[in-house]
Amino acid sequence: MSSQIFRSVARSAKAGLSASRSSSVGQGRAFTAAAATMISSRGKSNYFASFFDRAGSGKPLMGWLSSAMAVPAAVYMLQDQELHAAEMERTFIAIKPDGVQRGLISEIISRFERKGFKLVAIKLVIPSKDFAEKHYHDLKERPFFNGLCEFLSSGPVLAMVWEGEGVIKYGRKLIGATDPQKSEPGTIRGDLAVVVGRNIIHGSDGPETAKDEIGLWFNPNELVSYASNAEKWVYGVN
Ligand code: DAT
Ligand code: MG
Repeated sequence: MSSQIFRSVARSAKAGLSASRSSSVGQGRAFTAAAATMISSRGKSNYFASFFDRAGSGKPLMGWLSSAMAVPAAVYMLQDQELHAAEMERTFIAIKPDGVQRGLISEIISRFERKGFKLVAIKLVIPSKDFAEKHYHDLKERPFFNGLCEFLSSGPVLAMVWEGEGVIKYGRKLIGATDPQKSEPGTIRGDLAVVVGRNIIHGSDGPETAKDEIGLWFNPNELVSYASNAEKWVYGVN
């Protein structure tokens, strides 16, 4: 019970912090939307208000903790699930022209979907070379940069944003090492690709890159915040 409360408190603080830090494209917007969805769908209109009141009151953490002790465990468990939505991160994932042409879209999407991550944006685009250069700007000194950008802009790319706890790091695990010769079997590149120049998929490599790449490929209004029915079964603390 006390560790449950502590986790809730820690998550509340973290959610509040990340909401105040993030930009309109990133999690701040998701936080607001998710909070609004939860408030309207469950009618628990005073929870978030009371959290922010408490956070803003300057009341010492221990004071908050001791008043929290009076709240029944079941209420905390609900709040805990709701707070999961507030701390979800997003990553940019793209199936490159080789993956699209080889008919691997459904295979790749299903791996993210079956894991429990949530699709929040998707579109099929043929990027210009200029756009590809922006996407891969950090590699512009590498000898393969031109060929890489030519290739990315040579055909349809399936651009997506996936959401979930730890999705940036775990998305990279699902994808596997950059060179498919070194990717583990069981990963997307390990199972479905052979050479580094045709490694079929891109995934953001960290929170900053994810934010930048989502902002480059999508307008904020193309990102869809919604409550998934599966979430209450994908997330939970015992
Ligand atoms: P990743 O896509 O795993 O994040 P990266 O950002 O280092 O890898 O490189 C971007 C893409 O560039 C990569 O998916 C394939 C291509 N690439 C990387 N290293 C390469 C190399 N040595 N030769 C040819 N293409 C390469
Ligand atoms: Mg990369």
